[in-house]
Formats: sequence, C-alpha cells, structure tokens
Amino acid sequence: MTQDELKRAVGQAAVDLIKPQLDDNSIVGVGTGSTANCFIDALASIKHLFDGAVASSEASAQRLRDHGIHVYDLNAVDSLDVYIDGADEINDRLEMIKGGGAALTREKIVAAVAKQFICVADETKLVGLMGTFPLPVEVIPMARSYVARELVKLGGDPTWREGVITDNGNVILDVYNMQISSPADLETRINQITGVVTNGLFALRPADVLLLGTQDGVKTIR
Ligand code: ABF
Repeated sequence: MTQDELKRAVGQAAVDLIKPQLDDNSIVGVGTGSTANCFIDALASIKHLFDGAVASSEASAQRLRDHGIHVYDLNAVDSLDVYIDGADEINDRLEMIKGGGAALTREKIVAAVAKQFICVADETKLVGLMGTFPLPVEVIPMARSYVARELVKLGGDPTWREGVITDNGNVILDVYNMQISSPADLETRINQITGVVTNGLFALRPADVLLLGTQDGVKTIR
C-alpha cells in the first residue's frame, strides 16, 4: 500500500471506531493535515449520525463545511467526547510531535477539551526517540528572537519558518537537533519561555489511542 492508501485506511478505521458512540447530539473534534483530511472525507459518509464538528484549523473547518458538516466554535461546545488528529511523530507511549502544519495551538486546545484523543498515522510516524522531525514552537511575533535564544540554551537549533503566519496571527520556530529524552519535562520548560504560545510536544496530554496504518493492516495501540 502507498502512504496515501495507509492514510485513507486509518481515516476509515477512526470512523469505524467512533461510529458506535455517536448520536444526534454528538460533536466530533477534528484535526488538521493530510491524514485528518482522510478522516474528514470518511466522516462525511456518516454525517447523518451526529450533530457537527469542532475543527483545529480554518482549513479543516472549510473541508468539513464542503462536506455539509456543521462546524461549531469551540466556545459554543460544553464538552467533546473525542478528537481525531494526525501527528508528525509518535512514540510507543503515544507522546507526539505535532505542528508541522502550523495548527499546533488550536490542536492542543481541542485535545485539552476532548475526553479521548485518537491519533491517526501511517507507520512512518512511529519512532523510538522523537526529535528527527523539527519541533514546532508557536511564538508571539515580537518575541521571536528572544525565544530563539532561549531555545538555543535548551540545546536546540531554532529556525524561523519564514512566510508562515498561524491562524492565531503568530510565527513558528522549528527547532532542530533537540534531545527529547523526557518529552513532558521539555514540553513544560518550553512553555515557560515568555512569548511562547504553544510547543508541538504533546506529552502532558498524549493520545489515548493510536490507529497506525501498516502494510499488515491498521493496528490499534493503546
Ligand atoms: C496535524 O497535521 C499536525 O499536528 C501534524 O503536523 C500534521 C500531520 O500531517 P499529515 O497527516 O499530513 O502528515 O496532525
């Protein structure tokens, strides 16, 4: 199977997994990226079974609307049973690096609200030690250089993702060569740098379930 076929397989598997828990009042949390897009496309086939969705990016919100799925503002929603999203890297503790698509802040907010986080990924995303994929950090624009200097002190090599402005009006630093042996500690330390909005480590709130697309089929890892 190609990587695209693996992504479509996990998108469908996520729909199959959540379908039994949906009812007329259900709001589904939806992530961002090409794997999340496969989930959105599969979700459209059961849109009559739930009320609507909350999206972690403008791009996903538009794709949902294009399928005729109602998109709610997160502030209009009391609780969210489930959030489905991709990852750039994930380890066997279901800790992740996310944010390659620059939607990390909204992704982390929706993940914080959701009772269950289902990560959908093809097998190229599963790693032993995270950090080969550069760690995205969303930063208030005027703090960019200061935050970069602080990230160097933590051992990383930050690069400004020039030309990219997030949905929240901020900039992204991609941090190369970071030693991520204690993901939750590092997530906390980066959060403490003034000017950082969010970092792409999802270790304090890891996924609850990983649907991993492999050549032997979709594996469910909890
Ligand atoms: C989102 O989309 C991000 O957190 C991550 O950066 C990206 C993964 O994209 P893809 O599924 O296209 O590899 O989940």
